[in-house]
Amino acid sequence: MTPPRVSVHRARRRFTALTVLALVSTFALPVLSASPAAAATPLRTLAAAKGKFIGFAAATSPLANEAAYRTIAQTEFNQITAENAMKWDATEPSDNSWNFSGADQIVNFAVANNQAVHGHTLVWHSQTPGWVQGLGATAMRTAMQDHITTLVGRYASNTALQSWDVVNEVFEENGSFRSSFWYNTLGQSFIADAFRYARAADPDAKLCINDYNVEGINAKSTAMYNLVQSLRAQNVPVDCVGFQGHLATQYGFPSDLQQNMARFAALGVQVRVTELDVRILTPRTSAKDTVQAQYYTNVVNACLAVTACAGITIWGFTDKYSWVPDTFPSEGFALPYDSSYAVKPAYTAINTALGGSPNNDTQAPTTPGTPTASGVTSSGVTLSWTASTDNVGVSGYDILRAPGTSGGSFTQVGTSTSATFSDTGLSANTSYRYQVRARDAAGNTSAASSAVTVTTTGGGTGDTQAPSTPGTPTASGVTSSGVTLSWTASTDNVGVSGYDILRAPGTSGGSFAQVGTSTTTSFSDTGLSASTSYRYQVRARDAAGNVSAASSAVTVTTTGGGTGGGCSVTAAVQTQWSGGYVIQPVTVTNTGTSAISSWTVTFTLPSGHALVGQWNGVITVSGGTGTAKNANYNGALAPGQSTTFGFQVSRPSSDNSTASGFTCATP
Ligand code: G2I
Repeated sequence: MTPPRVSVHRARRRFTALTVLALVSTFALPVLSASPAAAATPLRTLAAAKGKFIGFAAATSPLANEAAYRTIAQTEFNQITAENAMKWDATEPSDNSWNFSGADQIVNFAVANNQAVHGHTLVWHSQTPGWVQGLGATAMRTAMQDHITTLVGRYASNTALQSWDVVNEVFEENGSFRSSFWYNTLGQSFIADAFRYARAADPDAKLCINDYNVEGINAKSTAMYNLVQSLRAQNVPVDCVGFQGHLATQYGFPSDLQQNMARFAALGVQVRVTELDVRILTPRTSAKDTVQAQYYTNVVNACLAVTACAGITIWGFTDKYSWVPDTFPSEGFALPYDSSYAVKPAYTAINTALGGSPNNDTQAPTTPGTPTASGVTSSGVTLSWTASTDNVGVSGYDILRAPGTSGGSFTQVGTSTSATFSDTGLSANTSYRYQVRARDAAGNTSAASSAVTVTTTGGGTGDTQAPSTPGTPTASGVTSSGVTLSWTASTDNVGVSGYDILRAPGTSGGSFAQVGTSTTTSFSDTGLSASTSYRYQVRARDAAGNVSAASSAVTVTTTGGGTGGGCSVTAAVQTQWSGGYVIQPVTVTNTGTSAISSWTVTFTLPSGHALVGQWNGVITVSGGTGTAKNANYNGALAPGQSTTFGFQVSRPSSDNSTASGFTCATP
């Protein structure tokens, strides 16, 4: 169950003595000093390469007055949301009296820096002047139309202005409509009207509904899901859903964020994270920084994993200007830069998750495998090795060489961006040792690998000694379509360069044909028929092309394939309340040995329980039985593969039972 969170827009509080104390004690902690990210690839470059935006909420005063703020704003971000300057109280403080100074300032900055603007926000219960709140129904609807028409119209032809939050925070936590002056005066029709007025004023802008505490799948997000589905069914122009993302480390990460985004995406809308910040309980410590950084990583990863996620807006970027301490007195430090504009681990996390390798990465790549030599001639050799891995990716390898079979020292003779390298210009009949080490983009280097010794062939005469015969292969991992073979290595005077794998059909007779090669002493063969026997042999080659005798054969029989796959199902009660519950995720797994293309889950609904929402499946209820069939995009499951769906149920408030008896069948 989602932990209760404090409303994100409580009345702004004065800067308290407690807050100041917390700040002072933090500055005393030298362990937290961060370094500037001078050489890191900017977030906007990385995000653009992934087809996403990365933005921030801009405050007008530092944007006008602080060079350090402006530099980060234009270097790191390709999208801007006005934190306050486009809200109703800022733009139309009294009826038809307009002030666009802050809004224009932000749009002009964005145009100058090739950034997209997200307009925030047209219809909200907060920061709306008293003159609107006191109107009767007819006048209030007219005021709403005028406000939307004028404000959206002002920027409609400006290509920087690409999207608007049309309605903001229209739900209570339990999924009912918020009892705002809008709802209480106009009923829910104000929502559809607001979208229609906005579409009329700017036919090209993406029109969004935005809210907080809807990051995970819960009663509130399901209410939003149902509303978006029903509005779109009525041709109301809802194009996009904004998940604010005001997260707090003490409440845990909404681990179903990606899944939640995906169910909205399946409705055909764009999704985005609109106001991301991750607050921690003061005082700040490096351990809390690490947890916070992980939350940022998780959000970026979720957006990257969902094609319909257009991008992420961070609610500010520096702890110097954040709404958090004013609203939550013992919380703060929610943003990726500290109050001196130094990057925090959260910045590194975002940069890294977007594919960057920021320069405060200190993790070295893993040590590459020992090189193996092939293609040895009298003057050259080709080396190959098992690749290294690294948190920000391996950028290349250094190749080191020492003379002779021992002694001497290793010096670098080349570099490679792949796990192979050919060295040339060697002397005939001479031994060399080679090592490789990996580098990452931040310049960290791994340890050097173990060395391989290579002896070039004699110029002219040539090596004629064949490798020894490999051991009889042993089979493991036998499935209906494949097998893994391993064998004892051959030895050779100039080194074994690889093995040929030979296969014959059946348990006897037929002839052996080569089906693959390996530079190691194992090989996985695939594409076999179920319930069928094969024999395998291997033979070794050296660099001069000498081939060993073939090993003895091993006989392998694949397992039975079966035809229809089976499936299993598990279901979890994700959250419940008096009057309802959410079953999420219902996980369907293909337990068979072949692919399935559809599945059917049945379950029992206690009497008086009614389905009120569903996602990622097609559920019908008859009597007390629910039948869920796959949606058109999640019926196909490979053996072992799983998918999930979910649904929401209402029930009598006196009843705390839930749906049960889940069974799965194919098709
Ligand atoms: O509450 C956090 C956000 C939740 N979602 C909607 C967002 O629009 C909202 O942003 C915050 C701003 O970050 C604050 O900066 O909205 C607050 C208003 O509800 C903003 O606070 C206001 C103060 O209440 C005013 O006293 C102040 O004059 O900021 C104004 C400008 O600094």
